[in-house]
Amino acid sequence: MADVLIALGGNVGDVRATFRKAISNICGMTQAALLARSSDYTTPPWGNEAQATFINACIEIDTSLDPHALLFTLHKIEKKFGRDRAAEQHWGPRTLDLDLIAYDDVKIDKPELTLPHARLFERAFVLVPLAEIVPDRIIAGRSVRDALAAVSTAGILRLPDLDQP
Ligand code: PH2
Ligand code: MG
Ligand code: MG
Repeated sequence: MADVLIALGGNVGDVRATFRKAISNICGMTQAALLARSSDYTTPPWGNEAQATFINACIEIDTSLDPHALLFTLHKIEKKFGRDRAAEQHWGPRTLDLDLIAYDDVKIDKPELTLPHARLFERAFVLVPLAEIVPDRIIAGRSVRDALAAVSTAGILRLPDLDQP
């Protein structure tokens, strides 16, 4: 089994409802156990700033799928929740983005998959939720806590928990 960190993001539709359903799909379709789930956060759009505020969260799962099989499954789940990769802009609006952040200590550098995630240390919208669930995890030689201390978290707000149905 592998210990895997996944970042969730979206800024189109009822993103918090999408996250809740997507997390249950991730666990079902990847034969994974959910080890931890962060709060949801509203985050200012990064990269392309002329778009709606995002909601971001992170989860930690324990899965037996290999990294590529996991990536393939995450893409299937994105599509199921309305993601259309062919029609969207780079860093533009989306219903659901599921990014593989780390897979045990595996390193992969391929066009379709880079592990750990190449832009993790630039992205407070990933580091804030990640630090809530795995502050001591070492990724690419740095603890998540230390990586978070090096970025600005301006405009990032933790949302109160939703009542689970
Ligand atoms: N995702 C993007 C581009 N910009 N900004 C925030 N705040 N959160 C995101 O998840 C995000 C983004 C493309 O994946
Ligand atoms: Mg992304
Ligand atoms: Mg992505």
